[in-house]
Amino acid sequence: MSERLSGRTALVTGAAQGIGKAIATRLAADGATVVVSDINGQGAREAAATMKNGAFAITADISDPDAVAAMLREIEDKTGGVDILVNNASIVPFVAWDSVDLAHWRKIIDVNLTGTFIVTRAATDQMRAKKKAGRVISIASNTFFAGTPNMAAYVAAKGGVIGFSRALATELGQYGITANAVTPGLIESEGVKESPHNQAFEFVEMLQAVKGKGQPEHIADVVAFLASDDARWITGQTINVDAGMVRH
Ligand code: NAD
Ligand code: 4PL
Repeated sequence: MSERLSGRTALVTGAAQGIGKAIATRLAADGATVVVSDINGQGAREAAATMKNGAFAITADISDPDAVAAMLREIEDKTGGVDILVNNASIVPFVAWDSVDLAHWRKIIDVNLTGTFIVTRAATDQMRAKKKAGRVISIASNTFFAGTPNMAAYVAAKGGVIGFSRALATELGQYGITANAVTPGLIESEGVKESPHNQAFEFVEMLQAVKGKGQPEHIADVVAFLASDDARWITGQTINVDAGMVRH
């Protein structure tokens, strides 16, 4: 059967668990060959084994340019190259403002913003070389709109991801590549469940227009749309997916 992403290769970073795993699962269900990439290789292999259409795992730290270059070579060898990049991997910290020091700031910017650049540089160079009508979808956060507490470096990095995504749309439109950002609200991922963010659901739900607890699939469904041909006229945009917690 021909699904809407048949014949495409999708690279999802941070896909061993949480939102990334849900996105990878949904893109595979839509027919894509999915590369489940994560710094946690064991988790990535276990996640890929649950997915359809020949999904496979690659271990890579998005902030390591050599590991990312090796990953893109392996994908080219195995599939012919990336059509859809989902920049999902990031660290989700909970650090009170008085503990936000330079080491924390540098780490979060290095992984969440510079790591996103490293993967995007390599993947979009490959898309252009292979004449792919590519898609870049970057997972930012509604904390950029809300200025959420205990995450100052993270909020700054996510603002950077949104700005970078807009610039990419401008730079890559001439090659038929679109770039969009998605800003989830609070989502019950494995990472959030194991962190103090898990205490915030009641407060966040009070702010939401539509009530309920955000799930990874709420994000995956929107990413699958942006990855599809139905979204071909959308680029440079930021799609907020948070049950109306913030209206911008
Ligand atoms: P999570 O912590 O559950 O999973 C993140 C995954 O990324 C993990 O598998 C981890 O191993 C991987 N990862 C971390 N650093 C990496 C690196 N350097 N290289 C490669 N992989 C790395 O997180 P989640 O809640 O599923 O979040 C996924 C994305 O959604 C992130 O970009 C996050 O900022 C964003 N987001 C999450 C929420 C939320 O409430 N959960 C809200 C808004 C945005
Ligand atoms: C509203 O991106 O969007 C907590 C933790 N609360 O990571 C997030 C909200 C968190 C968020 C986020």
